[in-house]
Amino acid sequence: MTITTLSLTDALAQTAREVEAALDDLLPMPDGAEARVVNAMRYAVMGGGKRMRAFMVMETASLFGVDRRCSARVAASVEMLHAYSLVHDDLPAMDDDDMRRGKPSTHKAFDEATAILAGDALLTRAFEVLAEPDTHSNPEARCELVVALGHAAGARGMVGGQMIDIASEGKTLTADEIGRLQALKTGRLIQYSAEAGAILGRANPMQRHLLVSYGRDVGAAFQIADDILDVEGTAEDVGKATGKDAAAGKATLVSILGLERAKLQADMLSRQAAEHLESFGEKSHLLRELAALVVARKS
Ligand code: GRG
Repeated sequence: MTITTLSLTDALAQTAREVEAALDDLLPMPDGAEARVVNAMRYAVMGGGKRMRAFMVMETASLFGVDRRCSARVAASVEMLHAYSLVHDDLPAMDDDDMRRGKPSTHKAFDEATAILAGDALLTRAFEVLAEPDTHSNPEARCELVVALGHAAGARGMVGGQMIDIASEGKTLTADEIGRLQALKTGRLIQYSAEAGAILGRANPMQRHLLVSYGRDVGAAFQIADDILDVEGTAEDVGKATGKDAAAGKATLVSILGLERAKLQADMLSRQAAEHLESFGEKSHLLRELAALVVARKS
């Protein structure tokens, strides 16, 4: 099936089905008492979420004609890593959220110890999947995927951003400091999702640079949109509590710039993201539409 003939809504739904099937394959239920942790992993990662990161992996890979069975594995891997971050972020020691994706968060549905283990095992499995031969016939490509994900998710990426966030509680950050925090905490994984398609497709350095730039700008626009939703969205639409940033006295670009300027900034980033794709022509139209959707979304 050529996904480029579909509308963005249909293409997102098609990707979600492919990723769901890949997750089902990649997370089989074992016998024995360890089945509980796999149950919790499946609860956290399957049947929910917008699958935006997965879509970015599969659409950037399709620019280079990558086999969708391979890109679906990388898409499933990034969704596992993302789900681990949400499971751990929801724990009482972190953000202490009872709801995620419209249902009880993993530590509420299971227990704290199981949620910690499920997060750990999702993180581990994400890297294992990338390293397995079915992901790409070229071992160099598999190594590059592992290195890039490690960079995006570790202390110089998402975990580092989370640490800065926790260390900043009660402090007043400048707009630049907030921008850096957010680029690490949420931006790097979104950026990786676009870069992964370039790695799978053995893109040349310029193509890879353009896709990294696209991912960086989509990530920044996404985070501002998330902060706007925290102010304007309803818990029903968003699938978790809103108004948490203001209640925690947390500075965001919205609280510093105000809603109107924050919206203008998100729109500017969304347009800039689309511009990076010009040289890919018409086959990049769904990725360009995604950049617009990221700032227009209600959940
Ligand atoms: C605990 C190591 C560790 C890291 C946590 C990403 C993160 C760092 C925390 C998530 C907290 C949060 C709500 C951040 C705002 C942006 C964000 C990542 C929102 C959730 O992503 P979506 O909207 O979620 O893509 P779905 O459910 O659609 O996949």
